[in-house]
Amino acid sequence: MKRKVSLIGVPTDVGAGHRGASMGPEALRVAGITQMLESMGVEVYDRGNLHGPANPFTKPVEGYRHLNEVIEWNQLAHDAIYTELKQGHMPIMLGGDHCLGAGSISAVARYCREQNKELRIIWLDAHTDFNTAEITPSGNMHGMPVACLFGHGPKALVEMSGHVPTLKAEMIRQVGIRSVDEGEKHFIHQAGIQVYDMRYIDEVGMRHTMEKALEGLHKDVHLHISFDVDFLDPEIAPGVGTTVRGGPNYREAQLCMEMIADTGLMASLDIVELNPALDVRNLTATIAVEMVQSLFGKNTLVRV
Ligand code: 5AB
Ligand code: MN
Ligand code: MN
Ligand code: MN
Repeated sequence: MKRKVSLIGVPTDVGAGHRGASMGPEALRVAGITQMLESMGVEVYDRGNLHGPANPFTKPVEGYRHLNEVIEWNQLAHDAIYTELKQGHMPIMLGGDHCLGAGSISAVARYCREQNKELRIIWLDAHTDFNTAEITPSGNMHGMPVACLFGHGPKALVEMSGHVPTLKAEMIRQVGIRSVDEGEKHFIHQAGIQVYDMRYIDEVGMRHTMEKALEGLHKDVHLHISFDVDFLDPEIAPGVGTTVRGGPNYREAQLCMEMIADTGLMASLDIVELNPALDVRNLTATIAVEMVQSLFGKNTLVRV
């Protein structure tokens, strides 16, 4: 039976500091995400885009920018993703900024709880996204979804999965990290999250890093990938609002994706933070689609 994948566009940038991630879903479609998935033997259901509030582009209030809009978009994403999971489809959320990670993963966690599945998340990002209203340097909520999932943040987001906290440290591994704010650093350490930062990857290589990050998986695990495109080095992925130099190069990133594909356990995926307004000839979208192709099993192996 063919794998059934549902694409859900969530065109918003209310959680980001730059405008433009709201154009991400269309850029991924233009880069051929549907055709690529079909070529990988997948049955694709493109559900189109969700419709939510506009970006008021106002200043933060008590540590949060656009709190109401962020909550509304996350609830929409949560509901849409949960619906797809319930009908046995693999949801791929086309973001949108990374504030949506809260709603998306809340839906996945709710589903896993009902199905008695163990949830594991691989968070691919230059950032840990573990800020709160108290410690954020920007008020931008795309820097806060992981903290929300750990029970720190606005009530509506923290409680979205129906179970607080939505995540515990053993359920998530972060890979590619190279920009962590001062307050965030202490907080993430306290939470006990396993972070494979760029220093670690430099020292032991991507292969060993991913072996560690994927350790302990078994057939009853639901593996969720949260792919913030700024995980990639900005030389190959300039189309993001928050570039940080020194990320994985093309081959390192491909190896990471291929090793995830090898587990055969990926059951949901978010592609977030792509900002076509900052991109060059849709290059970042094209590379993101190539990375997703590797997540779906394409590899360059010629050995038999
Ligand atoms: B992204 C920063 N830590 O909180 C903040 O791209 C950046 O979803 C957050 O990882 C980046 O504003 C959020 C400085
Ligand atoms: Mn992020
Ligand atoms: Mn990031
Ligand atoms: Mn970003």
